[in-house]
Amino acid sequence: MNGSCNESNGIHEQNDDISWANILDDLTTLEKLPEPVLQFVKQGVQLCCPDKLHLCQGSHDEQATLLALLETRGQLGRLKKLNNCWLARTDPRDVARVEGRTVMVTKNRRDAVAGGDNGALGRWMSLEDFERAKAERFPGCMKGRTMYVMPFSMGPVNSPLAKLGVELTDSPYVAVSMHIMTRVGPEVLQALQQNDFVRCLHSVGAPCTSTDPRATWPCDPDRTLIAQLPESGEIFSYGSGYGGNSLLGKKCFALRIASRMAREQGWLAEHMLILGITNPQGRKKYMVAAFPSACGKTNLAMMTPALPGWKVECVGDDIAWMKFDEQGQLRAINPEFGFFGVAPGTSIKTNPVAMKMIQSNTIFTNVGKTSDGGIYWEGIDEKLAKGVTIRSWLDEPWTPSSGEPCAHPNSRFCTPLQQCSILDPAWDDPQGVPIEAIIFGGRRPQGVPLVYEAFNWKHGVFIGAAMRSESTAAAEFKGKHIMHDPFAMRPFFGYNFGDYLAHWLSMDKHSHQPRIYHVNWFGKDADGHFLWPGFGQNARVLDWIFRRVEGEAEAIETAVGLVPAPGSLNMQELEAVDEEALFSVEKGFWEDEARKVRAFLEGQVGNDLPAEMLIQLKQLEERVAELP
Ligand code: OXD
Ligand code: MN
Repeated sequence: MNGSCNESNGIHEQNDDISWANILDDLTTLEKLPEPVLQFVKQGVQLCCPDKLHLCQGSHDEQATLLALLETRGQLGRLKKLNNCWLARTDPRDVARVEGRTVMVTKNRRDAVAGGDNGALGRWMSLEDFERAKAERFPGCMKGRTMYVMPFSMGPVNSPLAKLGVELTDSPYVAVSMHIMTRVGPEVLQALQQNDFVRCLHSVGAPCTSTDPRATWPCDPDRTLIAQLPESGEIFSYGSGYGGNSLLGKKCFALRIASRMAREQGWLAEHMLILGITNPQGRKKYMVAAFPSACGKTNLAMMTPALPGWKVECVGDDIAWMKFDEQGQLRAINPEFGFFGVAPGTSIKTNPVAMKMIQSNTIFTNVGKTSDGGIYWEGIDEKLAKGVTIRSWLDEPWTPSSGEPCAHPNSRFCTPLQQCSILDPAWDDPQGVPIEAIIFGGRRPQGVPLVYEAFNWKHGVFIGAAMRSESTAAAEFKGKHIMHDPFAMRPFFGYNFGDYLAHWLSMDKHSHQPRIYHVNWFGKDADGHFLWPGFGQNARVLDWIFRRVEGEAEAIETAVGLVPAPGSLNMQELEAVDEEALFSVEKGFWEDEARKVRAFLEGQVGNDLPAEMLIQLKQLEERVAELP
């Protein structure tokens, strides 16, 4: 970092020294910082010129004080019907991840993105352009504000799979949310004495000299920039206070920076939920599943199985860090400490576990609010008491006939992991849980069977590479169209996708190789009705996968993979499901699908594509050509 406050406002003396007493109330907290962290804070202060500095300790009292501060400023409103729950309403221009303004900054372009056009598989920025962009944004950007210093751990502190970070932010909303989403506290500072960390700098980009200090959601949408520098382990985020753009431990660190570290160090950082499932005989297996944003990962991770005797327990709902251990067993940890789930569609019917867990200690963002101090959103499926009215996420009166959604489609709840009533007993195990199946999936209204199994690991990697799904509101895209989203990682790759595929292919040599599956809960018939009931009934698919892994369930070969043999998927007491439609593999559809996958892989990955992927694609085309 460079630039200095004395150039811009003369707060500090003519050298690198900072007048700590001017900005910090308790100087003794500085002594707790390991030297590299202190240096990082110092550089951040010199660059951004905050008025105050707050070193976060991660205590309950500190969280309460920050929440009270946000309430006093009108930046959070208390939801009286719930227990210690809060509502944030963002600037309507700052409501989702901004993929168009998110860049990987590396020396060589090829190390960051694969061959094709800038955009489809991530964006690259040169170091020179980044330095220019940084110099236009960060100097003095925290004037009039407090800089919060958040030392955090992704994963159980001291787990061999965990990593450390320090986020400097001028948003108290980000500070309270990071408190929920990551592990913060004295043990993290302790671990920072011996370990390196990812340097994360975040600013809402609205120094109080240019913004009304009372603005409820300061941001700078026209100049937002989210930059990851994997070569130096740095993240710079400017202009947005929203979720994936500002809670830097999540997408920026745990996926973009971590996936690159993972490649170098021989592990995997993936956009996957982790669940444990126990059958009626008491046997348990862990599975991971990758779905694009807002495709039901949280619901699956907390599923209440509709099949009697089955139990699902949750390890995580969004990110998995995984490594094969010395016995050749893939083990996974959830690097996060909370859930940042999509609210609309969550109800007692679709996810009773989540509905229960968000009744306390939760920060909601951009949901609707009821006049008795409760929450409201599309699909919440709750009756309101007589006389209760609703205000929308835009703080306007709202009724079902308003014509606009009550909650923003990407509105969220942010809740501590430990409030999940079905949290897995091994959720915090430093060694991680053993993974036996990897599931890919997407939102595919047409043509893609309910479930199929890969013929082998290489074919499974191809299935991940060929994933496509309907776009959602988690990023800035408008409308619903089918997008390529390989491994559900398209917005989160930290390095060249061709190298990513080679890395996955190189893992085909372990004694306990997990099997790979693809699922689609979202198939529709010609009238637009879902073919499959979904939610708790998805346990039937997990049951089949469970029995396949145990070598029990029968499967038959199709052009796309192995599907359940007739009678092998438990359909008992499930009426009016058209099994033929659910498993049809139609020639015309798959010819078109294979064409699109070829155009994507050749166009976007080009020369970086491992030859094995073209072999797999050719084999798919040949199998499809043989279909009647
Ligand atoms: C998320 C996302 O917030 O994927 O998890 O966008
Ligand atoms: Mn996600």
